[in-house]
Amino acid sequence: MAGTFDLDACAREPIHLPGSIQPHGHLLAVEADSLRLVCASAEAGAVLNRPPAEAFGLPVDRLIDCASTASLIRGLRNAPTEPVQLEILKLRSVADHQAIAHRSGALVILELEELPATGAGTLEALYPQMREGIRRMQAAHDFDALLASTAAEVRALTGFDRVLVYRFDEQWNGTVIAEDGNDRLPSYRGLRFPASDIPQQARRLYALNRLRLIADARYQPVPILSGRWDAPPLDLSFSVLRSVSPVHLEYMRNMGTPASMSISVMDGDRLWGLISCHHAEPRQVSFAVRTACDLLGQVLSSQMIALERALDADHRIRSKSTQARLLAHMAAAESFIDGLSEDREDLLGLVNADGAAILFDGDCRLIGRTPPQEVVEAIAAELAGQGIKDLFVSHQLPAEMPAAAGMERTASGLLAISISQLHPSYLLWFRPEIVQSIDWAGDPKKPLDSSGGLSPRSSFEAWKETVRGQSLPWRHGEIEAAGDFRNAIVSIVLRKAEEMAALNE
Ligand code: BLA
Repeated sequence: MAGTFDLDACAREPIHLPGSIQPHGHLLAVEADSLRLVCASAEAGAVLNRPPAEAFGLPVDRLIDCASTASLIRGLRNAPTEPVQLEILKLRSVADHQAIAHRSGALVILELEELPATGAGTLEALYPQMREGIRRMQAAHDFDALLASTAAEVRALTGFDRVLVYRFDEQWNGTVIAEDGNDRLPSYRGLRFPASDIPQQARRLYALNRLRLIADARYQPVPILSGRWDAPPLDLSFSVLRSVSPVHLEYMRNMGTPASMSISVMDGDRLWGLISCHHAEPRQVSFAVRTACDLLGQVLSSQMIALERALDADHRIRSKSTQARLLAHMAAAESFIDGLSEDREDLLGLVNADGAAILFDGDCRLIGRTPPQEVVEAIAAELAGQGIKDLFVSHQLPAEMPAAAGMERTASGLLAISISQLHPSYLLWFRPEIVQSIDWAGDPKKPLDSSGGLSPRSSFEAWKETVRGQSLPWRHGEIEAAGDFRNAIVSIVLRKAEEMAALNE
């Protein structure tokens, strides 16, 4: 299939080895020990005061004519693996440049960026604004407020026309879940973008290097020259000037956004999403402002984890007391099935289900909204047939289990626990279908490029997809509560069986 081939080819592009940079600065690579120049971007003659070919092999501090050579050398010798800002270089021949350095194996990569005419800024100058922004983000009491305030703070710091918070799902499609803008660019709120828009190697790189800026998508890349003909291409994974994939530049032009900056938002080691900034015109952002945005991205990560923990803890406490009431009911009743089915509200509430069924020892009880008894029994028989001895979860059961075919309205979702180790007995919880309408930014199934070449799509027209036969997914805390409850029931059932056996002796 042509479409599949294109996507594989996308993911194979070695975007960390482009051999070129964006033109709003210069790149120099020096040996970490000797500080001798080994690579330079083609226009770097402007800061080296001679063509790069005449500069290779010479120590960089003899080449760059600046007021603070000693601090430049110190900065290069101590460069860490992530880019850091060195002192602003006051160059004698050209305008002042921001120096940014990082270590890459045996090399140090030094990047000199022209300072933007406005808002060059130091981190120190930005600090009061950042402190207030972080305070507002920390005051947010729910996810929506946290995401909205993150988008607003990043926009206030950077002045981009539109700032989006973009969240990946399990399949790496992404949905715009928060937005802040000034209406110069159209709103993308709520739109979903297919995984292929950001291929796998790009996502892997963005998990390592959290920020990238494309100042003008119409730029001409500047090649990197080397003093040695057999030198391998420079690894630009952490370079701030790295030239980006031409496919993506075309994508940006199609989107009508010549400038973009994106900041990775991590959930532990996993790329959770991006804060994606766009401008209707080219836009340069100083390293200090970029660093401040990276920090806001990290504050967002930690606030999300804190909010999630608070929600989980709250859920756990409520679920423990629900379980305690259910177990008390079971202990007080004649049979544990009576106890369970009498406390209907807690039984359903434990995992937020609309219906439940208890199948035990040939008995079948239905509670709330469930499929008819014969279907419920067929589902249980299929679970037993599959050898399910602990837990089974699905949020699209009719597509996954023949016995549930046609049962979308009552049994799109199933959470089942096996409640006896002696014979096939189950407690089933059901959820109904939630018809979801997904607004894709362009038809995700459309072939990418009929000519067979590598190119991004050109249409971002909203395209509605209706998803049927799915329930709300079961949340991690709900599955955990079902698992805990199962352990409690299994031990009660075992104890009762032992008591019966003792009585019969
Ligand atoms: C990179 N694609 C990206 C990036 C984004 C997107 C955010 C990161 C670079 C950046 O900050 O701009 C996509 N941008 C989006 C999406 C939104 C957005 C979804 O604003 C939604 C609001 N792209 C394609 C296809 C290919 C492709 C078909 O559409 C492959 C053939 C490739 N995208 C591609 C590549 C990169 C990329 C290779 C990496 C660019 C780089 O860092 O070099």
